[in-house]
Amino acid sequence: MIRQLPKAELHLHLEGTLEPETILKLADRNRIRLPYADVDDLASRYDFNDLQSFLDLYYANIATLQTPEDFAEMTSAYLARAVVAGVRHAEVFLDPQAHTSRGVPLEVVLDGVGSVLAASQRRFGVSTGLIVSILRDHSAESAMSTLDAVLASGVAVLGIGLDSAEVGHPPSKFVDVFAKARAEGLHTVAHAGEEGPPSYVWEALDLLKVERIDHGIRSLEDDELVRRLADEQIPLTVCPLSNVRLRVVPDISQHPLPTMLERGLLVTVNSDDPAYFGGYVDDSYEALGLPAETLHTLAANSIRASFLSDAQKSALL
Ligand code: ES4
Ligand code: ZN
Repeated sequence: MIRQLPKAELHLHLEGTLEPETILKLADRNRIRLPYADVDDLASRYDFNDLQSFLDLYYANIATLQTPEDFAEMTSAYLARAVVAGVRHAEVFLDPQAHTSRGVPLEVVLDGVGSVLAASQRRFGVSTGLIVSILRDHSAESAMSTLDAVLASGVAVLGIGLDSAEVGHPPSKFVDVFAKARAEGLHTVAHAGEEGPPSYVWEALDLLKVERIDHGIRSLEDDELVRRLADEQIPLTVCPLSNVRLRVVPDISQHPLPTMLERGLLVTVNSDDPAYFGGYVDDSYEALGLPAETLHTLAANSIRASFLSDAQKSALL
């Protein structure tokens, strides 16, 4: 039933779709040395204490991506799996700085990902948009030069996002970058309130003027913030399996998503880094154990919260 519901995926890191088998295959092909004996050894390390312990493994594994074909294969494999999950539209994150900072040219990254996204409607029946995410634990200068280079590349970009290690890197650090992105016509989103406090959500809204909040679950600690998010129907891209695996929530039965819906928030369900957190977006809906009617609401919310036009949304609802 869940797989039949037309849905949009709005919070997915392409690099977080690299399965352990793929990582080892790429390492072999590109002659990259990884400190894992075999696939079971690698998979056994997917036991995280917090966001940083996950990010350390995520960035280490990304080093296996070298050529445009590597980036293209990663993107195709995700879209093939997304179709099975009933995803009809995907707005996907990519972290250019995670590649350029280790010497992979931006064109390699964008050519590989961009060519597959451009063909996605035809090949997979999934419309797509690319959200270039800024690594918040890198400098504001690096963020600005990344934005400039992406804009100059000519690749189709839907929006700008903000991700990586949250605490200590508040949205205020990137006011100029987001102002420029908005002036260039990009949509804007930011991870906020995942591990960081509600004040980071306020900053993302008031200083970066983002249109959606990624995660945002700590917003529940601030009643005034919940009222603002509900009044303005600002979408929250919640990732239940991620929250459990990164120990933001003790277990899935205690996930606050039902409370968020009760409080009038425009909540969507997403997979974040499916290869790391135990499932794709269909698995994420399933794990919540909610009634069919609520699952319908969540799927419809995902389409409403997307950056599609009203006509495109109507065609999917
Ligand atoms: C991420 Cl779960 C999460 N949070 C922040 N940044 C990320 N990058 C990839 N996955
Ligand atoms: Zn994320």
